[in-house]
Amino acid sequence: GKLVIATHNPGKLAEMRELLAPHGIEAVSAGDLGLGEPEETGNDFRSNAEIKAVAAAQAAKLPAFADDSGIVVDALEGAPGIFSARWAGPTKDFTAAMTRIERLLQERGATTPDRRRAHFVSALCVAWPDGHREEVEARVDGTLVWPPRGTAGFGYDPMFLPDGHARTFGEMESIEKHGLPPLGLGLSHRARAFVKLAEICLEPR
Ligand code: ITT
Repeated sequence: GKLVIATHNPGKLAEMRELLAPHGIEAVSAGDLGLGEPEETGNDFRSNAEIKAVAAAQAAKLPAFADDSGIVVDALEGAPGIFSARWAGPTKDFTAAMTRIERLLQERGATTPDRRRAHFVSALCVAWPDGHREEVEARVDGTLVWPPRGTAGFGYDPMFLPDGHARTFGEMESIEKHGLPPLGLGLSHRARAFVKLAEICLEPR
């Protein structure tokens, strides 16, 4: 059957399409359907993912798949967290958002890698028109580098160096960000969450 990908973020949409591709699911984006963006009034990633998936499922009368994600910086008491998109402002200026994080880290004297710990979180929700929902969440840990490195990916990718890797997400092709074979999926927060979700409800039937 058909699935709505309930995001208006092109970087996320591309990754979500790639993650769904092996499952033979026909996906259409919220943008292509002309669906609006619900207000993200939740206090955590899961509730915002649910708000987006439920709104799209109701509007399109199709199952809908949403991601709510962000970067959580230890030295900033978890900021920007669920406000990661909002820190880039209406012009979606992620260079400015990364510069803001770096300025705050400098103000706190967070110059060594151990003071620059951060993780990405992805909460994924699939909602069906009948109200049924499935939700999962996953994270990837790493450190923040400055200056940003690489032009791949989106958002905060150029600043994020995942543990055990020499290149930032901004320096990785998406297949590597998802997690290269033989492990396949299992590096990025989104790929890790997707593995959990696939175990629950996206296996080919
Ligand atoms: P939708 O709500 O339409 O899906 P959005 O960009 O507003 O798009 P979020 O509210 O979930 O989505 O914001 C998440 C932000 O966190 C996103 O804009 C990125 O800046 C950042 N982010 C999440 N996942 C990321 C990733 O894999 N790489 C880099 N930045 C990421």
